[in-house]
This record gives sequence, structure tokens and C-alpha cells, in this order.
Amino acid sequence: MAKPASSVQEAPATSADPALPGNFDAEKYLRFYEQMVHIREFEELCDRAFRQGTHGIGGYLHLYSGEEAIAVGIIGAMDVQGGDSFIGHYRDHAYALAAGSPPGQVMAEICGKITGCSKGKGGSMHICDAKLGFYGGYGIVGGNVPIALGLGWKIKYSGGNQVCACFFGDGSMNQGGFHESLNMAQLYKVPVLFVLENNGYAMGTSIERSHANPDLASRVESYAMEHHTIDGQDIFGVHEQVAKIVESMRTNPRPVFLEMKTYRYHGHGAADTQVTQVTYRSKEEVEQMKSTRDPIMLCEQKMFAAGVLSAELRDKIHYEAVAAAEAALKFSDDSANPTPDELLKDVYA
Ligand SMILES: Cc1ncc(C[n+]2csc(CCOP(=O)(O)OP(=O)(O)O)c2C)c(N)n1
Ligand SMILES: [Mg+2]
Repeated sequence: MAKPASSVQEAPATSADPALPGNFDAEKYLRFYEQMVHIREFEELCDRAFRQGTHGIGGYLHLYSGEEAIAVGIIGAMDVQGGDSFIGHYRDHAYALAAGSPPGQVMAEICGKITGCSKGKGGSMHICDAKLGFYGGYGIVGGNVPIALGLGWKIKYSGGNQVCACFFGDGSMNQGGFHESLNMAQLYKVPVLFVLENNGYAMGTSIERSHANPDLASRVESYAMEHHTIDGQDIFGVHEQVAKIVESMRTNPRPVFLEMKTYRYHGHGAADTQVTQVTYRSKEEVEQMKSTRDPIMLCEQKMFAAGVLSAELRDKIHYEAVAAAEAALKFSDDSANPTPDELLKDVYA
């Protein structure tokens, strides 16, 4: 078995951490911690499988490593059984895994197998699981935002108190459809939680080079929309703040915009080997973020401090995550490709 990719240095044995939520729910955060580690190992295995070239991963593969606290903390604040929905962009494996989709089906989709959640026809960018409220990943930058508006309208028409979360990157914010959707959402008080994953870059272009106003949250003030900027690396802060916001959206239906400050570790997609990254970000910058702002490490430190995580339990969780990722890849490897007659089913032409 591979060594866990997510093991970090021993957390300092500090005592009470003031940043821990007052009503700290150890069981819940242990589950979130486990989910983040599982997602990390799943993604790191995807990266290795892509490079091995023997598992059928073709085309695109965008990895979420470094951003896990956002998907886990926010989807963990939603009631997907109660009809909440969410939709993502193409960096989408973690949304499904955080909601509880079987990792084998997610991996099989990435590898183009018939057992995948989109029967192998969507690939990495089109993971979905509608029965868990996940309406899919989208390859068109900003293309999921108007669809989220539609999901929100469905809630409004049916008079429910559900919420739809829409995850997108900073690159989406310069798309026309994004602005049309935010305007309508605010005008008609549609309950969409717009979740900007601000990782500082759209492919190789930094925010400073592409946004006339790099203070991205402030841009939604032109729609008079409520907005919050949140440290996306701190699962405790993410979850506690978002849970309150989601609950308030149920009693007072309205759109809310969240700017989650985060960072991606891998290149934009697997084809971006970061050899060229020196042109848009330095290796030192990536290492600095990994060693000081890693969401798993930060969570681990707080769990150690609170006395709910031991070194033994941490290691057990990490090795279980490696085993789960390897089992998912084996499930995919053992699965068949879609047959030629299957390929044209469920496809709009
Ligand atoms: C409409 C459109 N234009 C361009 C592209 C090519 N493209 C793919 S990803 C991407 C960058 C998007 O970055 P961001 O929204 O910040 O998300 P991140 O990759 O950082 O998570 C671009 C320009 C696309 N897929 N769709
Ligand atoms: Mg980005």
C-alpha cells in the first residue's frame, strides 16, 4: 500500500485553541477530518493514475488538493436528504465524495468506465449524483451559475425552505452569465449560496492580472447582495459560519455570496505539470501554502489540541483513506468500458 500523501508533521501539543468553536462537536469534526483525508488520498491517487497512463484517465483531470475544507465544510452544512442541492465546476470530485457518493463510482467515471456515475461518458469534469442533491460538475467556466439560479427557482416555485449551493472559481466572475444570474437571484430573492473558491488563479492567470477590481467579494455589492469572506482553509470556521448562513437562508430566503480564500496545490489540470508554473507562481509560494495553510494540517492541529485526535488515530485514518482510494481504483480497473451502443444514449445531439 502506498504511504499516505496527506501525512503531515506532528502537530504541536498546545492546549486549548481559542479558534475552536464554542460548542465543539468532536464527532462531527472527526468525520469532516476523515472526509478531507479521504478526498486528499483519492485525488493524489488520481494524479498518479493519470501519470501511469494505464487506468483509462483521458483528457482532463482537475484536482482539488488544498481546497478540501470548502466542499466538506459547506456540503456538511447542507441537508441533502431534505432537498438541498448543489452544483459545481470541473474541479468536482470532492463535491461528490463529500456528499457521500461511492468513491468507486466517482473513480470509474474519471476513468471512463460503464460503472461510473455518468456511465463513463462524462469523465472527470462531469461527476454527478442527483439523488444526493449533486447536479454535476461543468466544464464551461461560469456555465453552472445560471443552472444554480434555475435550481434555486425550483425551490422558490415549490415554496420550500431548501438552499442550492453553487461552487465556482474566480475565473467565473468575469463571465456574463455570472452577472445576469446574480442580478436575477438578488432581484427575486432566490435561495442560492454562491460559493466563490478564490484560489488566486484561473489557469495561469492571477486575479491581479485579470480582474479590474481584485477585491472579488466587493464586486457583488453592485447587486446589493449580502457577502462574506471566509478563510477556506479552516474547516471549523467554514462550517460554523456557513451552517448559520444556510439556516438563515431557510427562514429569510435570499441569495448570499461567499468568498472562500483558498489555494490549489496541483497545476490547473493534470496536463499542467507545474514545470511551467514558474511563469505564474513560484514553487516557494506553493510550498509555503502547503506547510502553513494546509486544511488537513490545520484541522489536525486543532483536533490534537482539543484532545480528540491521537497520533494512532490519525495514522489509522490516513491508511484507511489510502486503502479506500486504492479500492476505488481497483473497482474502476475491474469495470468494463461503455459498449459502442451505450455511447450515444443519454447524449443530446
Ligand atoms: C467559457 C470558458 N472559457 C474558457 C475555458 C478554459 N478554462 C478552463 S478552466 C479555466 C480557468 C478557470 O479558473 P477558475 O474559475 O478560477 O477555477 P479554478 O481552476 O481556479 O478552480 C479556463 C479559462 C472554459 N472552460 N470555459
Ligand atoms: Mg481559480
